[in-house]
Amino acid sequence: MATVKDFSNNVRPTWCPGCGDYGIWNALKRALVDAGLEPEQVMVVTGIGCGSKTPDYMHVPGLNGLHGRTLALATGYKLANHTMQVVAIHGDGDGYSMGANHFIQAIRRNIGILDIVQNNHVYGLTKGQYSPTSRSGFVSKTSPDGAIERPMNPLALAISQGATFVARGFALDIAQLSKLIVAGLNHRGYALIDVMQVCVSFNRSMSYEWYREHVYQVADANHAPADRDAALQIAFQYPGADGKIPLGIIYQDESVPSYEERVPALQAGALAAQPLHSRPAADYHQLIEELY
Ligand SMILES: Cc1ncc(C[n+]2csc(CCOP(=O)(O)OP(=O)(O)O)c2C)c(N)n1
Ligand code: SF4
Repeated sequence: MATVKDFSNNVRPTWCPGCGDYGIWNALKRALVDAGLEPEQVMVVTGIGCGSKTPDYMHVPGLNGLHGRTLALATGYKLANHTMQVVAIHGDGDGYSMGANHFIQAIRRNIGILDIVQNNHVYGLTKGQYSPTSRSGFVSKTSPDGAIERPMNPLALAISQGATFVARGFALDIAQLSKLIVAGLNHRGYALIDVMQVCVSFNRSMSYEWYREHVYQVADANHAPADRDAALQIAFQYPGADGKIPLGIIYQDESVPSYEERVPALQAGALAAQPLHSRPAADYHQLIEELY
């Protein structure tokens, strides 16, 4: 059985000291071990951003795509080889701004991707522009007078669009985050884990101390994740007026088949394992003639 060492390599992260990405990185490695996976059974897909460097610092197959296209790439990979555990990991800019359409389509499909969004409420890699989850009034290089837009609510959006697994973790609580990741890996279909992540360089107002004062565990409030109406109410707590940030599994429904369970072409097994030319050559010649 694999250990954390098997998922580690010798590349030193370039993240700022104190960045929340360290906690998420450690939780992911821990969770892959706890889920009983071997490195070759996992594909980690990213976009562009500080957090998208995560697979560079791991011993796993990885795909690094364009900014905002993480879920599109992960979807293509999952369809090509659905026997792999596909983990998408990217920032809130990548996932909720440029990638927002892919986010909604992945939810609608219920495709078997675990989507970890490193939500630091800012564009870190490009040095501090405001993001779709930045709080109103957030002062940044692109909002010197304070952000005018209201922040988006990815959890409420996900639940409203039919997501079947919606959770929130905190980068400092590695033990809980790794448990959420294991639950997401075992989920049937698309699983969203929005992770509260500190950016010590460009979002100092949301410090570790600030988060500690605001987070609470939904399990302590006896929340039942199967209750969709209650889940939606909890999702609306953050961002919200009272400042409470719910953590844990907020919504879960294991009754909906995943996309890969329903695509007829995948029922004979992973496409990647099937012979490339399973149809007679004449079919291809006819197709090429039609195209010309
Ligand atoms: C198509 C495209 N648009 C914009 C960029 C510039 N860009 C690179 S990373 C980034 C945002 C990074 O923020 P986020 O996704 O939240 O990740 P973080 O760096 O905070 O982890 C942007 C706008 C790009 N690389 N490609
Ligand atoms: S800029 Fe922010 S998100 Fe990027 S490595 Fe530094 S602390 Fe982390």
